[in-house]
Amino acid sequence: MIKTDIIDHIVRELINAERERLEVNKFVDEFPELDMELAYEVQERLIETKCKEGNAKVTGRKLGLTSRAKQEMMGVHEPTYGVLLDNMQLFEGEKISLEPLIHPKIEPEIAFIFNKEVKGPIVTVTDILAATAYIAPAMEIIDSRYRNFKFTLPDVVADNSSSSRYLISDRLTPVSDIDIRLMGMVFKKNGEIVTTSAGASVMGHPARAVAWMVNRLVKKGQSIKPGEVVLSGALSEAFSIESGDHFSVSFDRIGSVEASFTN
Ligand code: 0L1
Ligand code: MG
Repeated sequence: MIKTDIIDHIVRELINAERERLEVNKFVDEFPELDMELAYEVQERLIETKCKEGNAKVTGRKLGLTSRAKQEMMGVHEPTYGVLLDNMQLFEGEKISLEPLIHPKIEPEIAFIFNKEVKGPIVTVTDILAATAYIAPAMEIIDSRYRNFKFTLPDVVADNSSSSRYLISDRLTPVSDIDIRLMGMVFKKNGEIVTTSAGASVMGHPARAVAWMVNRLVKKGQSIKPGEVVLSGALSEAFSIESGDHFSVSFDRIGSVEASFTN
């Protein structure tokens, strides 16, 4: 198959899997030419198609595989990135239906909200912080379209880094005077602590993960735009979600956010 046909085929399969709540097998076995470069091309086409066919709009971006634990599990040394759309956004207080999801998991994150454009290729932690209006507690719901969350790195990049939904607290905090690395985090499931962590678990500094992404986006002529949000990567492993579950993430200094799930 020629390259454009491979891209079209994978995009169709992934969109169909999400729409029909089906798991698909990873694509690298069928298409050995699916390397990281081609995978990001698939991701771009996937997002373009979702925007066109689903009338969706880009609201920001996300980092994936930022924790050493997840990278070691995949045998990689770098994170991935993906795109956030307006139809992925959830709001505080709403009951979240699991009905449209395949096998969702939830993870605690720190959201960055930008009020200036940030463009690579040599963006640093300081540049990211200078362009950040606010940070906020957040949770990401990931929902890989692959069977049993089994994939290679190019597969997961093609699948928009397992993006599904995201929830950001309404409480926004200016980033100045906060050392995000030292911000403690407590993650609870149904009232019990399931994990604790700190900002530094995301590549030493969550803004470093964001800078890494911005410096790669420039190769595609892309940047973070004012008003966009970036989920900077999970501070822990992800937890499976079942109907009736209630999760909360609380951070030192910036507050908390909660999510309740139903059928
Ligand atoms: O946001 C994430 O860290 C998910 C990245 C993709 C890997 C996964 O689905 O676990
Ligand atoms: Mg995530």
